[in-house]
Amino acid sequence: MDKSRAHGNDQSSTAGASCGHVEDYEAAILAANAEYDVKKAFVQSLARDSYGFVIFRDVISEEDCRATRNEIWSYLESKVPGFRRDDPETWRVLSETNTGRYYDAYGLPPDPVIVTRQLVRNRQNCNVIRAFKNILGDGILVSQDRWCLYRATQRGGVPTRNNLHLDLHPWRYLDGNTQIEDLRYEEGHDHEFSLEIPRSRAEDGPHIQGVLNLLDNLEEDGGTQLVPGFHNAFMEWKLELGKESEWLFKPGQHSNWLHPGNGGASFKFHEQDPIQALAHRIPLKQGSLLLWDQRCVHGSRPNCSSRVRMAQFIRAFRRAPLSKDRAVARACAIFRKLKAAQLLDEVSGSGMEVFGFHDLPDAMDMMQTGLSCLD
Ligand SMILES: O=C(O)CCC(=O)C(=O)O
Ligand SMILES: [Fe+2]
Repeated sequence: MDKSRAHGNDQSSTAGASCGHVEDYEAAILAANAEYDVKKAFVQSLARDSYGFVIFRDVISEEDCRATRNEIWSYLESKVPGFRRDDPETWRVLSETNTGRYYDAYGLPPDPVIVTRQLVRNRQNCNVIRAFKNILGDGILVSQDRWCLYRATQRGGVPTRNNLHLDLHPWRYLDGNTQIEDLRYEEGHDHEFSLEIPRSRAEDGPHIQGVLNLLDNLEEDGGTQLVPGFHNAFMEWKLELGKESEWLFKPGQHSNWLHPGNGGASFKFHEQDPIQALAHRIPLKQGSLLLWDQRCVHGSRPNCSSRVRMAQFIRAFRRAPLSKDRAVARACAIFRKLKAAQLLDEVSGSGMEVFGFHDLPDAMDMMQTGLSCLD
């Protein structure tokens, strides 16, 4: 395996030429890694060294980025009447859809799982998988998620919400009581793929989240922000929280709150919390993959430029902790979705692995015939 591509000099160069911070982080991460075996070094650099995030450069090609962006535009043009990619005047119609508040707040489309050709290719891309394996080891499954579009506010776009949060339930993450093993991914329950994040349990870790960046993303274009090193403070912070019942949302209250969600939760930091001053925007080059430790407080900042932001959310996790029942149900659901999208022929050897198809009985036959136990 060519680890130098994901590690060596790629990392030392800038990701987002406009941001000195990122250069510093990358240089420091490289320096830390240089002393160690690359695989172990990376686990250590996320777990122990100070930053809690890494950027892998040139993970997907310019052509892949362009194809992914095309799919995003095509999705919007086909689903949102009046939307035209080359006419920013029409982009406001996103706000007028039933789910316009999600486009406005987070740049998110309504479908929690999007299965289109290039998104699938990115999920099984060898460099993407290599990056995740550097941290998680072999035997991983990749998430089935969506993308985001931040409209250019200087061209009339609605700014997304500034936000900082943790995508986990601080108490249940630690005690393991998140009901993650109840997920069965039945037809019409795509949101269960999203629940994999807030239901994660420390015992199954390490846990990482990620953003695959599809267009050069400068500081002012809006996008991911992170509190570097928070993963190291997580345990102490959690202990100081005290009881879960004290953190439920109360209208009008200017404090942080636990946003419960069906077994898991996210923990939201209020706009007035001093932690806001510790967050750094992470500009990224097109084709870069940003990964962060799930215990790192993160979120996003709004666009204030004339350029759009486009990114694909992607995450991977260890296969080992999944029960056989859940693993099979999950793989069947992905198979079903690929088949419905007529994309089974896209699945590579890596895809077979990271989509969990090795857990399906007769997976190879099913790929050839397009038949499955679900037909
Ligand atoms: O927009 C972003 O990059 C941050 C999104 C986020 O909070 C997440 O992926 O969990
Ligand atoms: Fe998040």
